[in-house]
Amino acid sequence: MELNDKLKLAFQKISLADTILLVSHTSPDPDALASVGAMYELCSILGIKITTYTEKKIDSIYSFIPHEEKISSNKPTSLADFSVILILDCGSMFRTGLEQELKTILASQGLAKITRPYIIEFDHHESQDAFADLEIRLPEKASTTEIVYDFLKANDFNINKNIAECILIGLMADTGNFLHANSSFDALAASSQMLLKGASLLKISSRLRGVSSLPSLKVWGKVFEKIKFKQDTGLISSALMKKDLDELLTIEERVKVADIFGDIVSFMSYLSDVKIALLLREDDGRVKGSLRTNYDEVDVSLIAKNFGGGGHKRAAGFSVEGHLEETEDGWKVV
Ligand SMILES: [Mn+2]
Repeated sequence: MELNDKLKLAFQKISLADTILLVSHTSPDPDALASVGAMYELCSILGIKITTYTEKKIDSIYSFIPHEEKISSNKPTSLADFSVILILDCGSMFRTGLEQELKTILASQGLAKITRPYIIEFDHHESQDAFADLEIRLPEKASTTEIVYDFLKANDFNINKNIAECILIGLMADTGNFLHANSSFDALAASSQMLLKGASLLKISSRLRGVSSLPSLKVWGKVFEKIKFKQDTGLISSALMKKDLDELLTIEERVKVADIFGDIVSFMSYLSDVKIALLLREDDGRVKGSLRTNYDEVDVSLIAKNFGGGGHKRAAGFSVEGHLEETEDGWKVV
């Protein structure tokens, strides 16, 4: 099916729904919350009864996102009763936090006379497991809110100020305020349209800055202090051990800085001659790695896949069991 037909089918399914479940990924980032926020606005205009879910949402840090306060971390009791389940920005079924529940729904389809929810997915991550009835997966898009923009445009739906803010928030967050390599012509064109619809670039960029709290500045400082750069391979790396984080942050502060690592590793990749940037950190018995590149010849998602992770060509991550040890020229997971 052509993309435009898919976008129209999605609108048809949603506008005919009595009830909808809007889901985004666990530990939601601004693009996740903003894509739910935009679809919340649309569904409420259409008069649909809305339920929302994101696992492990931290309340209030992204309260500038329209409808953020309506996004719940409480699991919906039964998925079977929804007309439509719309999954946004998740990458895989696992990241919905509803893997078992979704598998149960999908398994019920063989049983005659049972109508189950129609599952739609909007996502810009690379495919990991296809399961939706209608999958709109566009890895070339800078953010999931950019897909929401395409969806609204294809269906001639009027974009109001709330929706415009949500779309621009996702775009700015996932492009690092238009600094990352995914800041495409389309992403910028959509963004300028959102400005015309009343979204405020200045307000959003100041709200999105990951460096706006003292604990996060301390983390940036520690990462930079420990940077290693190999000129011959173009690999820049740094690592945060458990003891680094214990020394720097209280437990409450640690929750607040949970999503700054992507910004830090992107910044590391801007050093001249860097081909790959890698930031490692110990977290709860695991080592998490974030990878970035601005080089066309490098695909960091392949490196992440080697460690059981995934992501995009230019931004990827992984998580493995173990802890970190510093070696003479790098880091080792043991
Ligand atoms: Mn995203």
